[in-house]
Formats: sequence, C-alpha cells, structure tokens
Amino acid sequence: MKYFTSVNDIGPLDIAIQEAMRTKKEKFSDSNLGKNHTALLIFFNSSLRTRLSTQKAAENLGMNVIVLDVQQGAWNLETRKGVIMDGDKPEHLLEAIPVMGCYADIIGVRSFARFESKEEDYGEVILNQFIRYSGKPVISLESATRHPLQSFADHITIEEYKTVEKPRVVLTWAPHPKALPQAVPNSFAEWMVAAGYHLTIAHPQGYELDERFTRGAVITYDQEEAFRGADFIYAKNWAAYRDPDYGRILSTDRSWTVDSKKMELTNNARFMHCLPVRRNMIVTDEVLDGPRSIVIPQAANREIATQVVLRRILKDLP
Ligand code: AN0
Ligand code: CP
Repeated sequence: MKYFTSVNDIGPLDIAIQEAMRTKKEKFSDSNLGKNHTALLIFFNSSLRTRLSTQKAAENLGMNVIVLDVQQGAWNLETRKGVIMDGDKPEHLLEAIPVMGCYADIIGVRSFARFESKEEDYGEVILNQFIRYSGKPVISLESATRHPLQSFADHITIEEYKTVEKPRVVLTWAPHPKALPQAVPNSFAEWMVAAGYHLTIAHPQGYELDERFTRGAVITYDQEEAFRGADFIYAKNWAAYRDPDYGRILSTDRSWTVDSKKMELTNNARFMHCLPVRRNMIVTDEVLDGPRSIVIPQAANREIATQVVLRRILKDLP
C-alpha cells in the first residue's frame, strides 16, 4: 500500500478486519518495522484523536514522529497556483510539500473542506498536491471529502459490537451551530456499503450528500422511521452539499437531536459518534453517558485502524 485516502485503498475488508483484531491483541509485535523511519503528520486543522492515535500507532511500530501544525509556527502557506504572492503568505505549498517529503518516509495530512469552492474541495486539491509533489506515501488524516481512518475504526467497532451478521446501521444528521464538512458522513456511508451492512441515512431536506458516496444506502427525511429496528445509530452533523447551498447551515432544528426517546425505537442500538461531539445539540447527555454509547471504544479503535494502515505502508516501502 502506498496511499490511504479511501476505502478503495484497503483491499478486501474481511482481511483488514482480521488484521485489526490481530493488531489489537499484539500491538507491539512489529515494533522494529518502523525503526529509522519517520512519520510526518501535517495538520491544517485542529485535532485531538487523529493527532494522538496516529502518533501512538506509528510509535507502536517503532517509527519516529514529527507533528506539524501549519497554523502554529510554520510559514503561512499559499495553496492557489499562479498567484502573485504579495499577500500574507510567504511560502507556497509547491515548495513546502517536496521539502516536507525530504524529511519523511510517510506523510499524514489533515486538510478539511474550506467551503470556499466546491470544485476545490471535491477535487481534493490539497491532498492531491501532497500525493503528487511529496514523492512519499500519503495517508489522509481527514481530507476535504473523506475521513477513512475514522471509517475504518468505525467498521472495527461495529464488528466488535454487532450481534447479527449484517447489522442495520443508521447515519443520522443532527444539529450543530457551525458549518461542518461532509467528510465523515461521506466516508462512513461508502465504507458501510462496502462492508455489506444495511445502511439508512436520515437527514432534513436539503442535506442530501453526494450520491457517489451514498449509493447503496436508503435515504430518508424521517428520522423516527429510520431509527425503528436499528442496531447502530451513528450521529453526525454536516453542512449542505447541494448547490446553491454548498457549505451552508440550513437547519439547527433540535428535534433532530438524538435522545433516549428516539433510542427506544431502535433494536437496543449502540450509539456512535466520531467525536468531538456537542452535548445536547447532537446527542443528549443521557444517551452519550448511557450504557449503549460506545464512543470511547470507537475512539480507541482509531489507534488500531491507523496501525494496520501504517504497517502495510511500511511493509511496501521500497
Ligand atoms: C470535524 C468534522 O466534522 O469534519 C472533525 C470530525 C472528526 N469536526 C469539527 O470540526 C467539530
Ligand atoms: N474523530 C476525529 O478525527 O477527531 P479529531 O478531529 O480530534 O482528530
């Protein structure tokens, strides 16, 4: 494996899950594999889980890790091509990327959708420049359109907690005061369909996601209907995808907040969220603190998912 940017890069999912379960039991069995190799993790946006779990996974494999927060201490980077650089950005990504490639064996990049241009976001301009100009394997730490390490961890978690072969999984939109990217729901939807689960996506009108990610899922505007008989409830906010509302908040309707009453409609479902989560906006305290919430083991699996990916890349280094 050289790149990890979506479910398409991981190959057969049953093998990936087996590797994850093995990794969980023997985290340090490959602790020499990454010796003298450096993972460089570049963050254009904030992070708690991705930063810590990726560093931990790399260290479990014996790697050295450098974390760079672009907003804190690095030169402010110009990302547009062909511009006259007379503004506040002293360095261009076109030099910065190959320079970073000189110091790294594997590069991880977090770069959210900016909501300035749908074409730029959905063209994955930043991630693709890293792939093109760094000369090194690149993994997505959440790009403009996907968060594959999160989805892989979500898949591992569902495998651990499911009680039927093909569980009924519901991805529900929930309200949030700020515009959030579609990366988590896009990535989750395409990963769940690839995993062969029954996926239903519930959201208010106007929140339709890009069909390239949701093909194979049932889409509904009726949250209660979606919850009936569900085995897993996965809550997430996202901003509108469709034009002319791309990147906009169309609703903050708290009747979409996940609460105990709605959870009672389910088949005693587990509650999931990628975190960070806003309490009593996305989900009530009662559900989040309740016995069916698995958000912490879900976050713990980020380390496992990332270790599987890094190990495969390390094994395939030239
Ligand atoms: C981000 C998002 O919604 O994409 C990261 C989630 C992993 N969330 C926030 O910015 C709050
Ligand atoms: N779930 C997730 O990616 O969290 P962070 O944004 O804290 O990394």
